[in-house]
Amino acid sequence: MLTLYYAPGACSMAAHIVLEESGEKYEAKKVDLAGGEQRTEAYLKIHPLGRVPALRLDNGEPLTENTAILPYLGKRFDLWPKEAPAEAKALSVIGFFASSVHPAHAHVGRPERYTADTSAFPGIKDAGLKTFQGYLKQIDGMLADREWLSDQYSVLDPYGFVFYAWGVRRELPMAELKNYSAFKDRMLKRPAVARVAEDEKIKV
Ligand SMILES: N[C@@H](CCC(=O)N[C@@H](CS)C(=O)NCC(=O)O)C(=O)O
Repeated sequence: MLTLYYAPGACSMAAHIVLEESGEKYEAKKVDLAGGEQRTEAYLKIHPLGRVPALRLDNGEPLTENTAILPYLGKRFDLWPKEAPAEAKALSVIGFFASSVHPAHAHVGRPERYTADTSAFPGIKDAGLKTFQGYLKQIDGMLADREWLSDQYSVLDPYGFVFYAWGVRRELPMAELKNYSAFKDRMLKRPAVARVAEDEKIKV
């Protein structure tokens, strides 16, 4: 059985939604990020960087990083493109999310990762938020005239939903992003998404 290590409202919500939607029995283990559980010796054995998500596979081995976890789950649950060009495009979106969108947001929540100079925090947070907002606009453009981020619903969509929720949390004018907002509404109509949003107390 798969075990997901997650934290409410974190990027682990993408894998949480995919697992909830899969119909397969899985275990969800909450990691107390605010309490520092991610830095305990026990958790660092699961995720050496002290982050969520982490997925414990059927053989007991841990798998880390959304860029690996989401394609793995997508292939397992038929939520991943089969043809090579479509798969490459899906990897391109996951790469953009994990290496640009998420780190931009990390500048807002974790400025200490980027400088030890606390007086520089406001500038770092401000620049991170502006960059993050620019990426959200880009995602809005990617969703023009289409229902989902790939040709059909896939693991990319729960990942895209995470950043919408973060935009709301940062009080960005998300309603102005018409395509992205319509996508968020489509996501919420999926029973598994609604269940996870309730479990993780997501406000969108
Ligand atoms: N590159 C990682 C990033 C994971 C990550 O940064 N997770 C955040 C939550 S969204 C975390 O666990 N933060 C805990 C901390 O910074 O202490 C991935 O995509 O899986």
